[in-house]
This record gives sequence, C-alpha cells and structure tokens, in this order.
Amino acid sequence: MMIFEVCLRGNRQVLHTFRWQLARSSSYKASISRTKPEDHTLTETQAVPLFSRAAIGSFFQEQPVLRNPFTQDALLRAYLRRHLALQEVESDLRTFGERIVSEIDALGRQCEQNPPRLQQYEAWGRRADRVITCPAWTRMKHIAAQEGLVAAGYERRFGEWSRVYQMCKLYLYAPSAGLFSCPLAMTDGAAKVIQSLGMPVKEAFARLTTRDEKRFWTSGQWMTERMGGSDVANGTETVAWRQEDGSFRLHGFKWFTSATDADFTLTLARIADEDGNTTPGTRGVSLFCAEVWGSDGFTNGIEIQRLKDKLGTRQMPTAELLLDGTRAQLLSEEGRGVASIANMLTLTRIHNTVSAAAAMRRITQLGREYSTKRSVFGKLLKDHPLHVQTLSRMEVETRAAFLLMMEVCRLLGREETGAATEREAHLLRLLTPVAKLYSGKQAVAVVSEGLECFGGQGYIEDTGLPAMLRDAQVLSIWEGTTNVLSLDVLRSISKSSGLVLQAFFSDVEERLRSAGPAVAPAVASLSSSLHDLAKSIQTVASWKPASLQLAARDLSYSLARVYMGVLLVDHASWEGSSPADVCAALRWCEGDLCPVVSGVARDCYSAETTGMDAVVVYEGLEETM
Ligand code: UCC
Repeated sequence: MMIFEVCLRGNRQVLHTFRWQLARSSSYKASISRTKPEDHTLTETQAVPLFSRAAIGSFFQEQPVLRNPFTQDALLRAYLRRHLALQEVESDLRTFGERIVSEIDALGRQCEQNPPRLQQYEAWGRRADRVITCPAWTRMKHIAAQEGLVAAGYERRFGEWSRVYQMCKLYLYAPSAGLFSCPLAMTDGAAKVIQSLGMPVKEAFARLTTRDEKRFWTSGQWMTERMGGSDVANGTETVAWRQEDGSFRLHGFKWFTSATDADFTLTLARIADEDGNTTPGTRGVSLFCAEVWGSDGFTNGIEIQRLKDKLGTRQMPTAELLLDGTRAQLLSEEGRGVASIANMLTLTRIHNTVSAAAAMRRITQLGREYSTKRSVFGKLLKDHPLHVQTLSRMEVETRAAFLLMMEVCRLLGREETGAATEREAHLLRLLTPVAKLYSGKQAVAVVSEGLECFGGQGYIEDTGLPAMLRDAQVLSIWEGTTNVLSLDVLRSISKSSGLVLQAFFSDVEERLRSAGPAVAPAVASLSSSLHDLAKSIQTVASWKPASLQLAARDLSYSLARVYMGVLLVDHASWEGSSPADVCAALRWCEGDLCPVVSGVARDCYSAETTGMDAVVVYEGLEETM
C-alpha cells in the first residue's frame, strides 16, 4: 500500500505529519497528480476529515466465522447416517456444536490468552506448589463432565457404538478446547487401565468417569523422566518404597508431566527390595496411581520445580516434578508397569488421532468459509481454481484421517463390548499406532497449509490461527514420536507373529471386493498397491532387525495410505454417498500409496544405505565439536 507523508504548513507553524492512502479517493489522486512535489500543501479542512478515517482506510476484510462444526461437517453426518442413525446422537451433537460456537470456543481462546502460572512459595516462605489456571480452564472441566466427554465411553449407552459417539463429541470439541482435550485423553486412558486391571481403585474410577462436575477428576500420566522420554523401560529412575500399610512412597523426578493440575495420576516406578535394590529394564517397572493433592490443598509429597516453556499447548500446565515421598498405590503386578500402561497409551494415541483429524477439519472449514468472502485479483478466492485445488487437497487429507480415526474408534468400541472378531482385535492393535503416527504428520501439514489460505493473516496471533499450528506440532511428538510408533507397528507385527498383517490384508481385500463402479480407478490403484505391498513385506520379512527398522516408517506410511484409501473407497461405495465422497476417494488414490514399495525396489534400507545416511548427516560435524 502506498503511503504519502505530507507536512502541513499553514499560517501557523508546521502542524502535524499526516499519512493517508493514495488510492482511497480518485479526486484526491487527481489533485495530487496535478501537484508538484514541493507543493504538497493542504489546508487543515481538506486534510483532517480524511485523516480521521482515511489513515487506516475504509476496507476491512470480513473474518472467517466459526459455524456449528457438526452441521458444517458433511462427512461426519454422512458417516453417522450410515452407521449409527440415531436421532438422539444427532441431536446431541448438533446441540453440542452450538455450544462450541456460543461458549466453548471463547473459553478455549481465554485459556490460550491466560496461560497457567506456578506459585512455588507462599508469601511467608512456605512451599505452595500451586498451579494457577484461569477460570476458563476450570469451566472447561465442568463442561467436560456435563457433556460426558469421558463418561460416554464407559456408560455405553449406545453399546459398541459408544466410543464412536464419545469420540465424535471430542472431535467437535478438540479445536475449541484450549487443550483441555489433553487431560481428558489421559483421564480416559487412566479409567481404561483401572478397568482393565479389575477396578483396584473403584472410587477413582467413578470420579474419572462421572458426569457430576463437582466429583469429576482428571488424571495425569507421569511416564517421562530425564533419561526416559521414549525409552521408558530403561529411563525410569523413580523408586517406590513399600510402606507397612501396603502403600508405597515414591521418590524420583518426572521431567514432563502434562496437565499437572490433575487430581489423580498414573505413574511408573521401580520397587525397591529390602536392601534398596531395584530391577533394571522393563521387568523392573511397575505401575502406580496417586492422588496429586492432599485434603489440605497441598501436594502429596510433590514439588513442582517449574512449568515448561513450550512451543504450543501453552493453555495447559506441563511441569517438572520432584516426587519426594509421594504416597501411591501399586496398580499392576510388580514388573508389569509398561505392559499395564500400554492400555493408557492405546487410548491417548486414539485421542491424539481424534485431535489431529479435528484440527484438520477445523482449519479446512475456516479456510473454505474464508474463500467465500475474500476477494483478490478481481474475484473471490473460491473462484480461483488453484486455491480450490489447495482446499481440495486439504479436504481429502482430512477425510482420510477422519475415516481412519472413526474406524479405530469403531474397533475399540467393538473390542470393549466383546463384539470384536479376532481379526478386528488384530486390526485395532495395528491401526492404533498407524493412525496416530500418520495423522499427527498430516495435521501439521494441513494446518500449516491452512494458515496460508489466510495469507499474512494466518501468521497473526490474535486471529487465533497460529495457535492452531503450534498445537498441531505436538501431535507427532507426544504419546510416541513418529519413529517410536513406527517401531510399535513392527512390535505389533512380531508379537502377533504376523497376524495383524493378515488381518489387514484380508480386511482390505474384502472391502475392495464390494467397491462400486464409480471408484473403479481408485480400486485398481489400491489393488495394485496391495499386491506390491504384499511382495515388499515378503521381502523385508527375511531381513535382519536393523534393515527392518529402517523400513518401519515407510511401511507404516504405506499401511496408513492404503487403509485410508480403502476406507474412502468403502464410504464412496455406500448407496448414500455423495459426489464429493467419490471425488475424494479418486483423488486420494492418485497419489503414491506405498512408499515402502519403491524403497524396497531401490534397495533403500540396506546396510550400505545406513552408511550413506550417516555420511550425509555427519559431514563436517567434527569441525564444529
Ligand atoms: O508424552 C506424554 C504427554 C502426555 C500427554 C497426553 C496427551 C494425549 C493426547 C491428547 C490429544 C489432545 S506422556 C509420555 C508418552 N510416552 C510414550 O508414549 C512412550 C513412548 N515409548 C514407547 O511407546 C516404547 O515403545 C515403550 C515404552 C512401550 C517401550 O517399552 P519396552 O518395555 O522397551 O518395550 P517392550 O519390552 O517391547 O514392551 C513391554 C510390554 C510388552 O508386553 P509383554 O511383556 O506382555 O510382551 C509389550 O507387548 O509392553 C507391551 N507393549 C504394548 N502393548 C508395548 N507397547 C505396547 C502397545 N502399544 N500396545 C500394547
């Protein structure tokens, strides 16, 4: 925008420096162009009326508006029509969508703008260890209980579809939740663990799964220690000392504890024997639970060292904790800590997938809405085919992530109600890490692309858009990074002696057999990818672990892309599908579905390749050390 600086000189001295937009008024343009540079003199009457508005111009871009995320989501509504045509579910989600627009979204913004603080000491020196959160965060907790965002998964009002119903609510909620979705994920995971261990702490379970906002508890998940991170089994230093009453006192340092204001937590520690010795490795790790706060309002033997200064998720307190005699109860069998907390990981990884799909859906909805009101180069964005192509690519990614997320939730619901076949149980085990690792990456890419749809405004804090990207970035990190989850995919294959892959192939083949003619090119592409994938898997199956691990990420991506493609085809083949469903399936299958196939064909995972990678990465490192 061109701005002129003009000095006004009148009968008095120089008055002010004024700035105005050259382009605002054509009569102005004409008068300026007739004026020589040295004659830029205006009377005060001429300049001031313009200055009062013209300095910032009269054009204001209409901003994107959040509309009811349920009514705006054609695929979600179609999915429910197809699988769970219940008026009660639809009307609850519609009402909840309205609540998100009218109340929850603003609370989420308030959480972002008023991040938690740590009060370490009281004024007179006594340790306080209090996490001070904003009123909106507390309100989120009440809303979560009222809406049954955890409870719905345990009440099982819709039988095997209860998880689908619960996760649909969370999917609508997550992008407006100010990250309260995180404590809810861990609360759900803790309830699941307690249930799977035969309800050793009934009162805690009741509180974690209640709709009563006064009784509702959230849970933390303290797994990460300074040496740990991904390697929980070797990095856990916390020691548990047995007490006479059968409880334990924990001593250790937890390096990364999310939603530290939680009421309750699950955590890992090594039980010390009478001589104070502990067992190393995974066999030494046991699972405990503890209440975080005492009835006096002080912590249960916990010092909060500091709150983490994070890229995103700033709405939520994440802390370093010193456990200094924290009273805890043993939950798992001794030495079965990692295996027992795996149920929590399954749940939080599914929640992560829900949040990833939800972030994609929200940015795509906003970008689409904005395209109908932003005009550039003489027409609305929606009339620029290149822009629509970008939105379409975002939409296709979102649909693929959504369908995979729903499938995992459907399988979880079937498993929990005893309805799952053996094949479905295997699929749930395989698809949980596949969905988490792939959707986490997709969310970062789609949200980043989405920010571009708003041009420079996508980079401006008070639009709320940058926070979406910051918060998306964590989705590929916590609950297992992409590589750790790729290794979990290998773990699921080896632990099941390949049965998870058999389940995958038979399910995919079955779905492709019932695909409709409208998606024939997609089916052809999927069939040929499936054939190549099977051959590649046969090849890598005989490899040594090191090469197998090198192929793990590409293999996981291939499983994700093929399965997403199959779900898109399956949905598009339903008699109630829309033209958009068909186009999305066709578009998805135009891409490279199986990166591992070309990797195997080009011998990318051999020992020599490892050498090549190291050469590329470490050139010059010595000079800088
Ligand atoms: O990051 C964190 C932030 C919390 C915020 C939560 C937000 C949630 C999302 C919200 C959305 C808004 S908390 C920290 C997260 N940390 C991790 O996720 C750890 C990542 N590391 C791994 O997953 C590793 O692979 C480990 C810890 C599981 C590796 O442990 P081990 O002991 O070395 O591995 P093993 O020996 O293979 O497994 C030990 C046992 C085995 O069982 P058994 O003994 O019966 O054979 C495994 O089969 O654990 C079992 N196991 C599993 N079972 C391991 N992984 C799994 C699994 N995924 N499913 C079932």
